[in-house]
Amino acid sequence: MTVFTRRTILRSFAATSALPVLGGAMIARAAEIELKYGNNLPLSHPLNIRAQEAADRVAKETNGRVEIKIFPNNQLGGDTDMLSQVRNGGITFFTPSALVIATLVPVAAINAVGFAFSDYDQVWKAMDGGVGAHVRQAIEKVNLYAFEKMWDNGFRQMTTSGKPIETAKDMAGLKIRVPVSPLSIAMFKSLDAAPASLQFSEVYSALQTKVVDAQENPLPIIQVAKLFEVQKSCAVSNHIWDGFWFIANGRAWRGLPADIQKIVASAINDAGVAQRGDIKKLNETVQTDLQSKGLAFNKTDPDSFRAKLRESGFYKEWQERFGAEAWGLLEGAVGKLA
Ligand code: X2X
Repeated sequence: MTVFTRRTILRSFAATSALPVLGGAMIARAAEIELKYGNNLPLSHPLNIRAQEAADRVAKETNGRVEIKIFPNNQLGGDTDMLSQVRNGGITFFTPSALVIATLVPVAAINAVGFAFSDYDQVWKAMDGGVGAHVRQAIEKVNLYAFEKMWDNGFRQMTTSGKPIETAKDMAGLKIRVPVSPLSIAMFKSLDAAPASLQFSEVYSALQTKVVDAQENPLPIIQVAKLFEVQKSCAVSNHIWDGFWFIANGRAWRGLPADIQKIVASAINDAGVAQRGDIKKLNETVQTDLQSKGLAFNKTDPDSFRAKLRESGFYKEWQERFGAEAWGLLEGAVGKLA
């Protein structure tokens, strides 16, 4: 007797062009190429909304041959786990922050030098220009592919459950969470704080249980990850501009047919540019929204922070670590730093 499982029935229909109807339900054809994409942000963040749009566009333009499956919100593990998964091909795509991919590609943290960028014009000129090209080349050397357009995370701001942070002096001894990032650790140590590296997946509970008192992130992240629930005040410091590199496993990327590569790259780069616009728009309302949720805002004295970083030798040290070429490209975009 032949036993028909769902699988054998599906297989028997696979050769036919019409979609089979079984028990009244349409069975969709499985995509020929399934590409997994993991990230660390809640579904409601513009990064996930635009990535889903890119995935839908790719499915449509490849007539269903290619499916990009999104695993948001650290479903596949934290940043460190996803970085190794994208390296070994367990997932095809990942969007690490520049700070995080810098654990593997040190020069990628160049955009995060403290107080380097004064506005978004400078940011996109640099990241769509020489600075970005330099970083993408370095990313390719570790056998990853970086799409051309970087996605926006934003200017990072500091929040705390303790007393408001107004000048560099308020940083002394502050237990502040930073991403898994050598530059962030060095920068906050230079400010005399007590930084601790934690993956983003652990931040909410670390703040809730007071393992740390403070953290720093762009306002849209503080909003979607509900960090305002476990923090009292936010210092508008703009101390780092941070973005996400949309990266692919090098071998998986090169293994895709050229026509598919073209469709995927256009969809992802266009989505990235649209996502920048979303963050820009969000920035107009996010502070008011967070205030209405109980987070108090205060200004900071940026000169006191810059002076402290300069005195502690932070700029000099990182100029050496990044090297003359990268530093020159950055200064070409933003002016002299140290
Ligand atoms: O972990 C963070 O703070 C975040 C979400 O901004 C990054 O991905 C670096």
